Amino acid sequence: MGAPLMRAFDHPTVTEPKETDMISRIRRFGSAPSLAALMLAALWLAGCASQEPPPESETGSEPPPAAAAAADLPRVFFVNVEDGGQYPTEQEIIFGVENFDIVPVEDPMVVRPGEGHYHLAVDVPCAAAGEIIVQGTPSYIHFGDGSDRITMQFDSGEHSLCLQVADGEHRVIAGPEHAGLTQEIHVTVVE
Ligand SMILES: [Cu+2]
Repeated sequence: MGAPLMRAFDHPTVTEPKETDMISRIRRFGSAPSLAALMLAALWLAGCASQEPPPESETGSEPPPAAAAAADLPRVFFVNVEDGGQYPTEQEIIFGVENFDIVPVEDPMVVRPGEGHYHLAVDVPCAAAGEIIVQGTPSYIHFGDGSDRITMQFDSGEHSLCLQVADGEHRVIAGPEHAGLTQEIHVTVVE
């Protein structure tokens, strides 16, 4: 009857179609199925019921709603360097973004929802959400022209790189839905 095989899969969807098949096969006997066929079916279904896996495994295949929503949230990332990576003293760093627009800073400054420019904090903590990154602050590099890359000269050793998007007034974009607009990594530079 293939029961050992079904147990090997240990999945409810393996057994359910077979039950349906059996029922439709019984129905094909006609309007008056024999008593023997009904008893066989009852025994067969009872046997399968005792082999069903615990109910908690039935919900395992559906993605949680939070994961589906996260796919649309904005986020930044380093395109060509990765956390924990090892790089030479001269290294181009390229930024990437999803679900957000990178635009140059205007004069006078204008804040528009869904728009901003990159900042790179080197060997200093990320700026806090909602904080204005004052231009000229050491170690916080603005990319107010809307550019997405820079060639860095590093001393050898460990370095932190924090990529952030701030709005048209250089304010780090706040709100839980914008948490992905800050991304910090640590790299090792070797001569
Ligand atoms: Cu800025």
